[in-house]
Amino acid sequence: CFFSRLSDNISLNGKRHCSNLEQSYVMPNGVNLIVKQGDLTKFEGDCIVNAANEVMLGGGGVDGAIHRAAGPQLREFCLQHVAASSSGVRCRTGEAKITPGFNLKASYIIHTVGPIFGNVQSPHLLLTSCYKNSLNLAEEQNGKIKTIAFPAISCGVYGYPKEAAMEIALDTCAQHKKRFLTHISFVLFGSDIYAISVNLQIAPARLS
Ligand code: AR6
Repeated sequence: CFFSRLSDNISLNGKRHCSNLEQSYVMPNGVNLIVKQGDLTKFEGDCIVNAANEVMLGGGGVDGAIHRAAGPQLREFCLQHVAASSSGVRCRTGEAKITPGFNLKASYIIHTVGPIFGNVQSPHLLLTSCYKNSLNLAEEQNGKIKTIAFPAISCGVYGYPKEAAMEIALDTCAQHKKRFLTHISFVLFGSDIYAISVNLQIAPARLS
């Protein structure tokens, strides 16, 4: 397979699938990792993760696409049920909130806010928190979320260097202590970020 580095390093239980648009692996924590190119809003699983902003009422990029696909009830739900600070913040950078998926195939949306690269100190810690908090919030739904899909958080408007961001993303998923989650997908929009991701190497030292 052309994309062999990631699978060589983390597919300790054997690679299950390989095509030009989708790769899947079994991580040492027992969770299936799927990296694919495509549109996150079409994900047919329990939950998708939104790369939102702190106001959490929609925006551009994947956030805009998710709000369009979920329908106006999503914005209404956020206005009514997600508490806002006096400055209008519903979800601080690095944190995560859950809503229903409304018109999406996915039943839930977890909204997380990635760091704006160059605007914050320790962006890597904040990006790690996005993935950790999203995975933990999914596990807290007592088994209702077994399959979850992420976009490349912060890799668009927020300007995080793609390779560094995807390394954090994949390492954090590999370190996740599984409860109910069986499958973690990355649904990536462009061929560039997809190629970067499948060629990444998860540091074996971080997997223990
Ligand atoms: N499916 C999968 N990935 C997508 C899709 C899609 N439908 N659409 C875009 N992407 P971005 P950020 C990719 O900018 O950098 C918003 O305005 C995109 O190519 O959506 O975290 C929010 O409201 C890129 O690789 O999110 C915030 O203000 C990745 O998703 C701000 O942007 C993330 O790009 C958040 O910026």
